[in-house]
Amino acid sequence: MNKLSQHWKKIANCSMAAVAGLTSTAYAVNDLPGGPAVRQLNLHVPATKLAAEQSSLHMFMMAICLAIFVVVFGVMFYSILKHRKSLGHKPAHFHESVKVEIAWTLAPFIIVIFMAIPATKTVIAQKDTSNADLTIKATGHQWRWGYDYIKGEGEGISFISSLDNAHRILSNSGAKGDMPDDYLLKVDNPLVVPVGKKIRIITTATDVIHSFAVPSFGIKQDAIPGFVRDTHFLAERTGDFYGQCQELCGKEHAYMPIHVKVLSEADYAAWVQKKKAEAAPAAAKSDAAATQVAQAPASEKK
Ligand SMILES: [Cu+2]
Repeated sequence: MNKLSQHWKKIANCSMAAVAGLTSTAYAVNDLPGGPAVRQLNLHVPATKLAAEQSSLHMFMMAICLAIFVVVFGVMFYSILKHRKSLGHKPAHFHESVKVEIAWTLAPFIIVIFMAIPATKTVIAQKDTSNADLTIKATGHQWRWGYDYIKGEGEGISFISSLDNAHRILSNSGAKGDMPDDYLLKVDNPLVVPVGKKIRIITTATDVIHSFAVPSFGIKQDAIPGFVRDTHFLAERTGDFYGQCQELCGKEHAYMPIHVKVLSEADYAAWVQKKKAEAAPAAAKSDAAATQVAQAPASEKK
C-alpha cells in the first residue's frame, strides 16, 4: 500500500469515528417540549396564534420561492439545452419589446403584493400590545433576566431569573456525557404566566442591549438600556417554553436563558398567593426594623 492510500484510509477511519461519535451523543439527548428538538430543521411548534401565523407565512413564502426557482431554472435549462447553437438555433430578437418589459415588471409586482398582504397583517398583529391582561417588565442584565409584574393579577411580584448553576458547571467541564434535555435552558426562577391571557412584556436593560425571545410564542424584542420596548403573547396551552437572549451581550451571552411556565388560571392564582405570602414576612420584617430604628432614643442611635 502506498503512502497516499494509507493517508486516505486514516482520514476515512477518522471520519467514521466522528460519525459514530455524533450519532451516539444524539441518542443521549431528547426533544425538549416547548424548546428545541433533536435535528430540528423548521421553526418551533407554535404555542400562540401569532406563532402559528408566522409559521404558515414562512411555509407560504418558501412555497412561492420554490415555485419561482423551479420555473426560472426550468426555462433557463430548457433554453440552454434545446436552443443551443450546435443544434442550429438562431438567437431571437425581442429587444425593447414593450410586451415583455410590461410582463416582467408586473409579474414580480403582483407576486410581492400577494406576499405582502398576509405578512403585513401578521406584523401589525405582532405590534398590537393593547388591552393586555397582565403586564410584565423584563429587564436584561449581564447576564440574567429580571421580571417585575407591574399590572394585572400578581402585581408587585418581582424576581431575578438566572441559569441553573449545575448547567454552568456542566458547560465549564466541556459538556461531556449524558446531557439534560434542557441543557443551558434551566433557570432558578421561571417566568410564570396564566394560559389564555394576553401578556404584555415590556423590555429594557441595565447595561447593554439584550433581546427577549421565546420562539414557541413567536416573540423577539430587543431590551435596550434607557428605552422601553414591548411585545406580547397569548399562550394557548399550558407547559414550559424556552428561549434565550438573542442579542450578543457579552461573554456570558449563552448563559441567560428564558424559561416561561404557562399555568392554568387556578394554578397561576395559587402561585401568586404563594409569592405574596413569601414576600409578606420579609416586608413586615424590614418595616419592623425601620420602625425600631426610628423609635430608638437618640443616645442609642449615636
Ligand atoms: Cu443578553
